[in-house]
Amino acid sequence: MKVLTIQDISCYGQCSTTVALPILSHYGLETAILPSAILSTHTAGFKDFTVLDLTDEMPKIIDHWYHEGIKFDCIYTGYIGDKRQFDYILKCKDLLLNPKGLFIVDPAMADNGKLYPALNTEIIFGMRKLCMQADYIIPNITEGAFLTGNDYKEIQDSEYINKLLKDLFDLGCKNVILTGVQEDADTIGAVAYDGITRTYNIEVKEDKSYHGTGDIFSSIIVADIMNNKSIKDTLKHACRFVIDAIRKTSSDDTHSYGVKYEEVLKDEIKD
Ligand code: PXL
Repeated sequence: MKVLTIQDISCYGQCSTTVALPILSHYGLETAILPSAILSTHTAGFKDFTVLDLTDEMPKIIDHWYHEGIKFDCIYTGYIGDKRQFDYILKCKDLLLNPKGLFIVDPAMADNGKLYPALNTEIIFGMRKLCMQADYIIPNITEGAFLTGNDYKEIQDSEYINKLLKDLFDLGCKNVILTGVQEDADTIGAVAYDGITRTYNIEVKEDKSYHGTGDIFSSIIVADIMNNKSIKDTLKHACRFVIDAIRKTSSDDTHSYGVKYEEVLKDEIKD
């Protein structure tokens, strides 16, 4: 199984491509990358980061792969820094995704009610275009609210979650996996919706939160879906993996920029 992931390379900071690659490989998936940009670090919590935009390189890479006859079983997208890239991504999907392949979109652009620092609202329109064609979308509550024009709520009731799920599904995607669901202050989890059934996985919330956990969550989801795990097991695995990674990180005050997910992978090898 071959997965292409399209997102930035944050050279330091444990997010996006640098976490997707090892996680997808760990679960037996061959992975190719189409980097949208190279940054010195991620944009949350570091100042004066450098950015090399790779928009102009994208169509050249896609054309080369097309002429080589390269195809993928899954295209998984994450953080996209430039609105010009959305049309290239859709062209890439049309040219390079196998007919039965999956297009999985993590509209990684916002958290805690706010867009990430380097982005502006034009990104929301582009992410919406990707979501319309996706087999799975994996937004957090903020991204779900921005994509559908609903208000952001830090703590949500089931009426709000159901409305968000329906509005997201109505964008045109086949499945929604909504993350960061908090119906009270002590729990957190995810819910999947395929237009008929809602599947929940809720866990006890850790006190600390870290950057990059959304990318780790999505990478586990992609890996498990590609490995034909049930949606119930997939959600449980992704939620528990992230919680374990947070637990392994929270005693180390020098490690605030991301989580020690490598130790969770190591434990999975031992088990
Ligand atoms: O984790 C999402 C993400 C990915 N890439 C970059 C980011 C962020 C979130 O801030 O800044 C560059």
